[in-house]
Amino acid sequence: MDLRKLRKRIKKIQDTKRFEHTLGVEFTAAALAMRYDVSISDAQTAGLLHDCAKCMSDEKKLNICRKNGIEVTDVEERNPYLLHAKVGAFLAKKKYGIENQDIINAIRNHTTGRENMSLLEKIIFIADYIEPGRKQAKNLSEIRKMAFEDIDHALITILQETVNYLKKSGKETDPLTEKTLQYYSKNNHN
Ligand code: DGI
Ligand code: FE
Ligand code: FE
Repeated sequence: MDLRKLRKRIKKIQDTKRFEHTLGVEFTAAALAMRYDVSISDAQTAGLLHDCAKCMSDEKKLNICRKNGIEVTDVEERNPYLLHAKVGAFLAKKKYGIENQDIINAIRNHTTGRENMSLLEKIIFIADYIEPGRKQAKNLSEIRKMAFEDIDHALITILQETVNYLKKSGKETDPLTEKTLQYYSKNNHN
């Protein structure tokens, strides 16, 4: 889809801060796509759409799931904000007309990751964490550099930081996040 049009549509449904984040993810994903030989426009499209279900009430997200037969896991029931990834992937297809399954998967898996991610999925997952507007996470400058040197190392580091952060703040870790971390820790260098 026309990126300029897509940008305009997303701007209408997100608050200012979220839209700034979205633009940050769009161009960080574009930069990573250049580095790793992935389609730049696919990375931009996925970046623009990754949080398209974020500015929506939990009730609405749950409703969309119920109406469309999207499975809601126990963790998601208890932490409905997690659903913005799944619901976002659904809307990308249904509302924004995205047909490329890799883009849809990148949106769907941008919060928890999954085993065996494609390069585009990794790029969106990482861009979400390192985009210039992010300020709070630990070791950000190091991870930003790492993302352009060794994508899997950056992925594992982000997953570890996320799991640590969730534990520290007493939040429930989605089994998928745990599984992704284990998968990449086992299968890769570190
Ligand atoms: O939507 P964003 O804020 O841009 O970023 P995101 O989709 O990665 O969501 C980030 C939040 O999700 C962050 O506060 C960490 C949280 N999160 C990531 N993995 C898990 C998780 N929260 C829970 N409860 N469980 C997880 O496994
Ligand atoms: Fe998100
Ligand atoms: Fe995001």
